[in-house]
Amino acid sequence: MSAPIEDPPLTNLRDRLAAIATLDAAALEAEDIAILGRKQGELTGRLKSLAALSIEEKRAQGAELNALKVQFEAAIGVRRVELADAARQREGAGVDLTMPGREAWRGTMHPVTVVIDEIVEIFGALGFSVALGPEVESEENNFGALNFAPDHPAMDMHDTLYLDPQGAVPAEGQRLLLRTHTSPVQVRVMREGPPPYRVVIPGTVYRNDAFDPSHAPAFAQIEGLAVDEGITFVDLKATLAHFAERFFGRGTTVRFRPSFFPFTEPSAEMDVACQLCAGQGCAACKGTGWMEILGCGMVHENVLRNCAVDPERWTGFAFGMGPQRIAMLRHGVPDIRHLYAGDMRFLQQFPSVGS
Ligand code: 2U9
Repeated sequence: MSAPIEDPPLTNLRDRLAAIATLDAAALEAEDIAILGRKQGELTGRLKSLAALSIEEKRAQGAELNALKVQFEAAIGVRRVELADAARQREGAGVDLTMPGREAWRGTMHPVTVVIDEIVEIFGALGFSVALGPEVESEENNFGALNFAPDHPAMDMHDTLYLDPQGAVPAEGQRLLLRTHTSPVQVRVMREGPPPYRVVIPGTVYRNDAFDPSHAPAFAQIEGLAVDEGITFVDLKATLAHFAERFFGRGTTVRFRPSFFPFTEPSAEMDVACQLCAGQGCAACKGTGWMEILGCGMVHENVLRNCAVDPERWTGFAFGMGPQRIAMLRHGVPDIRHLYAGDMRFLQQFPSVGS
């Protein structure tokens, strides 16, 4: 009987393994199928034929064949990457390096943030520093210290968002709420140290309002306070007229109309000539030729006293404005909700600062 036909020795496969690194793309794919192909692969066939062997032979040959399979898979994978890199190199030779790069999408500052930064910068140039404070405030800081009458309608639940804890009834004036203006920060500044003061306070304030084209339950506000010896209403008018010229442009005209706020006396509102019709009257200014920009007044002496500042020696003025409203006037935004929606089609209309 003739000797059993031996499988060709593994040296043949080992030689082919070593040759992988020299194959071109077509030969590599053909060798991949010839060795590892599920149907006709030589190594695949050998692994299948192990089933007919004894346990000992299966264990001995199986380990060797599996190791060889892993080596083939690795060598073919490495060669594929090498051939792909070489192809990219060849193609790359045709790249036009003078082509402009694809501009990366860059974000831009939100139009309200731009307005806030400009206002802070204008008053910063006049010596006002920025003061910040908590958004959760006591009723005392938000209303009591600011000369609000205990039954003032602004303190009503339908205007103010209270954070009443369940059960416990806080002491007089200590109910917690979401601040309705940034004025409590000026109270804190005055209670924390002696005059003089020159501060501007940007921040978010809260009203119990539903969203509509001109209202939002949370909105930006900037207030300012100047307290010193000898400050008069002239200083208030000159400072705010200067602000208007810097913010809206040289030659911007302003007017002051009498008003009322519990925390200032006398109180006024300042308008600027309409930016769109230069005072002729248009839809934006509802035909008046004027746009209301801020409220202001001389700090009420009760407020000074509440903050341990002697009104016989110290006087001051204060103002407050809404940056969202100003941004809407500046850009002709018809609905405040556009400023909150985060819609890139809206936001990308505003150029990056300094562009
Ligand atoms: C202290 C004393 C006085 C801040 C002031 C206004 C007038 C005002 C509104 C404008 C539009 C708020 O954003 S708005 O809704 N504010 O009109 N605010 S005077 O007066 C103060 C603040 C703090 C201790």
